[in-house]
Amino acid sequence: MDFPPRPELFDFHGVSMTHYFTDLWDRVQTFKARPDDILIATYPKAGTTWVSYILDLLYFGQTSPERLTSIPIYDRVPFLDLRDVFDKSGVEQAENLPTSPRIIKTHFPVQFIPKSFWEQNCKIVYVARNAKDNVVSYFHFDRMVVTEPDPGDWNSYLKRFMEGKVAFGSWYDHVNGWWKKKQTYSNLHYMFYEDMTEDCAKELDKLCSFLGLSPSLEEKKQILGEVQFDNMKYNNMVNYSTSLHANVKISPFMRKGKVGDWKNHFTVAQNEEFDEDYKRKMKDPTLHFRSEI
Ligand code: PPS
Repeated sequence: MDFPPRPELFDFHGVSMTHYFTDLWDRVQTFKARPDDILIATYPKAGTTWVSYILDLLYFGQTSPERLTSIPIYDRVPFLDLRDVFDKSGVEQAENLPTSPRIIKTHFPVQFIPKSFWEQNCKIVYVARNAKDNVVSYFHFDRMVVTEPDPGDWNSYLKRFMEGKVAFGSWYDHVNGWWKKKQTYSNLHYMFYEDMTEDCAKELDKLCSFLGLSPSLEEKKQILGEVQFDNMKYNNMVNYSTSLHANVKISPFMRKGKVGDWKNHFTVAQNEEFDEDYKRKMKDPTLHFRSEI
């Protein structure tokens, strides 16, 4: 298999992007959302796959269990922003999803979301993760995914993350932009990776209440078991071991799944510099992240 060369980053409407996420811009922007579509929006590596699997199980786990063992999660929940690399583009996959609802994933910052999602008042689930664990996870992901720019060494990567020079731009702008949107768009459920790690059952209940679903206790128990990190790690339909983009021998997609793994990566000096910069950028006292639990 010939892998394409790693892409370069460039400024796209004020956000660092690669051509994989801009080549089909017009097509993506004119995507026709349906009122019952559900959009999962995240900054990369915030828990997208975890929440995608939960939603997929909630909607289809009982009615089409064969999906779970035959279709990888990235085909069940297409990635709208992604152009075709080895197979269909995300937008084409989303258009052809036979399910109702269609569950669709995006990493776009809020200002890039195709307007039909807002016009149709679609339900949107946003997942955010603390910046330190997010950047560590993103670094390892960029090492192993050929469609990402070359991450270089950890120190330079961390600096670029702080400057927003990674695909999908600044983490700080992303989490703040979506948080602000919540004030004016009520069909947006904002979740935190750390809360899910601490008490997944509670987060599942809140999610169900947002979605208007009332699964039985038995069903909830089953879902909570399925989506535990260790179960997902060894489930080939959700661990990306079948993806042509990812070389899971370099770093597994389901890597650690922890809050606080950043402590194994940040030096004391990096941590101090990061914290100072963080304070300057994260001014909204209502948006609070936990980098340890
Ligand atoms: S992507 O590529 O943006 O869609 O990646 P994403 O799915 O958002 O994030 C991957 C990280 O989420 C962790 N993960 C989980 N953690 C805890 N529990 C469960 N069930 C779970 N599923 C996925 C995954 O391990 C990646 O984090 P790191 O820190 O790299 O392990």
